[in-house]
Amino acid sequence: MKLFKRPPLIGVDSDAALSEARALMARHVTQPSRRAFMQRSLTMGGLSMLTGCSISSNADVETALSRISRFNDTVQGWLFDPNKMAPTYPESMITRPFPFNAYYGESEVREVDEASYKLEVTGMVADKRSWTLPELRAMAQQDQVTRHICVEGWSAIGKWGGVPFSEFLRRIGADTSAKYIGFKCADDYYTSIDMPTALHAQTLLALTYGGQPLPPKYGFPMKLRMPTKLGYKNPKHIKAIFVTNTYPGGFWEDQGYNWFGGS
Ligand SMILES: Nc1nc2c(c(=O)[nH]1)N[C@H]1C(S)=C(S)[C@@H](COP(=O)(O)O)O[C@H]1N2
Ligand SMILES: [Mo]
Repeated sequence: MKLFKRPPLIGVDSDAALSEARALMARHVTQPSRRAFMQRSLTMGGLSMLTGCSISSNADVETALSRISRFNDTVQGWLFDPNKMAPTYPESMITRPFPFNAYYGESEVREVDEASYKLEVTGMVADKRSWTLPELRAMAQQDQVTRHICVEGWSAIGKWGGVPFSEFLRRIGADTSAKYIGFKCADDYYTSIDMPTALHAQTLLALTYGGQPLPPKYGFPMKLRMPTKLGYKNPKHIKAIFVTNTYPGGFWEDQGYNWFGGS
């Protein structure tokens, strides 16, 4: 049998593309045996077969990789177990000081005015009324000591308190058959999450850090805290929440970070 070697792809650094694809697989294909198999066996032909993209330029490689990433969102959604809790820790293990991170430096942290603040609620909900901070503080609160994991290579344990997000969704009459919840932030950050994660018992509309009102650097007046998701999925300075079936993307997600972003 004679084997034909594929002609080289014009303008495509195939080694770099393949190592990027392998890294992506390593991060996003969660089953170890499958991950090992894909990392060993992935070729440019395989990448195009997997994704149904014909690959003849760097742009095509990008398209193929983002198609894999969107596929992995679906798979991660299937694998996500709504009853599985992220680990919790004793208060003695809290990281001090807890790190700050944002797409800008700490000197540029947004100051949100407490008195005029209102949380806007729109989309597939029965009650589109805006919420004030005192109204949110009047709801039953819960604490958690959990680990925040950032893809930039650090993790830290912190203590957040606030309203269980599932309870908030119930109060606003959210259509829980909708696919997405989107978040708009006071600093122009934005992200969105899947409904099962929104309803997860550890997903918190966090109003406090360390028992005190959330300081500006950690997202005053509120952030969404999800110990089942990576740091970039946890929006700070939330000013609007919307329930939708239209994919809303996110600040980093639109630049290639995986959308599901489970930890
Ligand atoms: N509004 C807003 N939320 C954000 C970000 C941001 O830049 N703006 N960065 C995200 C990232 S990448 C991380 S790791 C965490 C950092 O949260 P921390 O400052 O509480 O550690 O916030 C996430 N949420
Ligand atoms: Mo992050």
